[in-house]
Amino acid sequence: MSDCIFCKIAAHEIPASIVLEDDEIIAFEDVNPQLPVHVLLIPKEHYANVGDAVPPELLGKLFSKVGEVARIKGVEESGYRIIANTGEDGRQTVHHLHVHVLGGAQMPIRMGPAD
Ligand code: DGP
Repeated sequence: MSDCIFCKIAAHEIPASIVLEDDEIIAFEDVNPQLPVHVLLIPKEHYANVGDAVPPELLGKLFSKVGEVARIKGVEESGYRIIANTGEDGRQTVHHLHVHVLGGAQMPIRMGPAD
């Protein structure tokens, strides 16, 4: 999609600090890190979110790269959290499917009761 910031990162049209990349997947440092390790893992092809008829093989490939990102970033042993914010109530701000990989410190985020 021409106006999608993550499509532009996937196409190397705008810079990002790339953690890993292959023909279908790219992972890069979040511009606004919430923890010492904060990487975004995306398919290069545009899908709005995890519910956007993403081919199961591609979803599998995307999630299969989480462990590699964790290894590269040195959090495989200490642990990490993966998050895929989805839609308005999920507070998704960039509407290109992405998985946050967060670690390097104890997670401050706790689920609480709904408002
Ligand atoms: P979400 O709320 O799940 O849609 O998170 C989107 C994330 O994308 C947010 O943590 C900030 C990050 N982000 C937004 N624009 C850019 C960008 O241009 N470059 C990079 N590296 N990250 C971005």
